[in-house]
Amino acid sequence: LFPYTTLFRSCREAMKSLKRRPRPALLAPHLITERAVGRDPVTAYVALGANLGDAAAALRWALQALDGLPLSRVLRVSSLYKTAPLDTDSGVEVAAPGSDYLNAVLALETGLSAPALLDALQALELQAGRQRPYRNAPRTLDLDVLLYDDLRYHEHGLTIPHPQMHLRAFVLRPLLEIAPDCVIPGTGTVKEALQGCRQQEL
Ligand code: PH2
Ligand code: MG
Ligand code: MG
Repeated sequence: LFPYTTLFRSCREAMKSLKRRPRPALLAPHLITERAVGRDPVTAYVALGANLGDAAAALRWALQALDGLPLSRVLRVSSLYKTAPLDTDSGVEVAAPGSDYLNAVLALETGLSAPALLDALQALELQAGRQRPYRNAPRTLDLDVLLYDDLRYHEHGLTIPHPQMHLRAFVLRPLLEIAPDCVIPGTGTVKEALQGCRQQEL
């Protein structure tokens, strides 16, 4: 796992590219439903990953698309990390088939509810050509809600915090980069969790 710098030379550069872009007044108004009731904006953390096709282009596209979501803007973006595919489903990590991933994490200020945010992420995955032939299959784009303020939630196919995030250096390392004091509700600090993943080379 190491920072991969082709996409953005730095997080600052990624943020600059967002600021240069005119913000659409409202994209995808269908996302504003009763599930997305008006609320004070929260900070959500979203994991981005891809290991099929042009992963760097997919992540760059996703960054722009997330910043364009209704009631939302990107606050911070991590570097890109090139990571070996890992399967953490069983609670211990084992190597998974497929090519290396590009992974990143971003902080999103959003007025969308957690389920509405999940809907939006899944719509973007579909737009990016995501298919789900089998579990942990290589993918053109994966967008996961990691944290939504300090919410703990388990309903409608959505679990927050992300149930495997504390086992995954490819999530924790970029998260630590943009949120050094971040706490995973019910688990502990990101820093501690990352120490538990030391065998996943950094
Ligand atoms: N995502 C998975 C399974 N394995 N491995 C890496 N390195 N990066 C990922 O984003 C990833 C994975 C399931 O979402
Ligand atoms: Mg995932
Ligand atoms: Mg996913």
